[in-house]
Amino acid sequence: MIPIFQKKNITKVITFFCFLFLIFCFVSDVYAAPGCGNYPGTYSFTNDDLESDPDDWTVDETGGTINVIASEGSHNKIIEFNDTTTLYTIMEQPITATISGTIEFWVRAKQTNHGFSIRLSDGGGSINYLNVALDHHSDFKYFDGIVKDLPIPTSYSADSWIHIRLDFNCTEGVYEIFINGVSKGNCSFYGTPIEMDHFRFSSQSLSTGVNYIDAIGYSWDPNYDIGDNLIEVCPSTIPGYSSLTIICIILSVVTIGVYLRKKVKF
Ligand SMILES: [Ca+2]
Ligand SMILES: [Ca+2]
Repeated sequence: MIPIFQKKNITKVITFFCFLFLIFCFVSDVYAAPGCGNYPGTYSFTNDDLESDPDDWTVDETGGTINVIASEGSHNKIIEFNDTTTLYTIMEQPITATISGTIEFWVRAKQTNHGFSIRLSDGGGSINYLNVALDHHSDFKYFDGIVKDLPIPTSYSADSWIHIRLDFNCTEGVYEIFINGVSKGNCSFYGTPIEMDHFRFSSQSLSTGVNYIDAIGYSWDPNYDIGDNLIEVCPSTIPGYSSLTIICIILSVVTIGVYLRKKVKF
């Protein structure tokens, strides 16, 4: 009999190929991880139904539709604001009353000539709040009674995911805005919010257009750390390992076990 086909050698060959397969699995896992499009958040809409309103949020679809959609660009399970009239769409929710904290999220525009507004307010009304917007001239603006450029004027491009982080402090009456990780300076509130308890996104009236948001993170969420939504996390049974890799590990362990057991008998 040819030696390689002896029982002992067959076990060795199987073990060897399992090891090769295991290495392939790890490599493919490492390279496959980016691109799953799942950016974590207090709200990343991962388990929300497609073409439905987002869970835990109230929507006002007066001027168009707001729905969970599968993907846009590199993000999966996101919210689409499709503003089809010269009215508006709103997505909002009450939040834990917070004197100072951070809200961060991703936003995207399909155009640069349609306003999209972000408002964090005290009392949920239109008296005391912070307001940042993508305006209809491709610039970021904020409002403190007057519409202003950011302290470091910043523009935006269409079809690009933009990360926005807002560090607010009602005691000091100021908030700092970061865009794609870069501070754009300190801004003042409109009115005098004591604590923020309401958050909303809205497409602005007078024009039509499409905007997207994803991975909204709150600093007061015990399951969310600021910065979590910057890194894609791909679903797996064990964090960092795909199901395929887990199968590989199990297969290899079993094979090695069989090999060692037989080696003792030999
Ligand atoms: Ca998502
Ligand atoms: Ca809807």
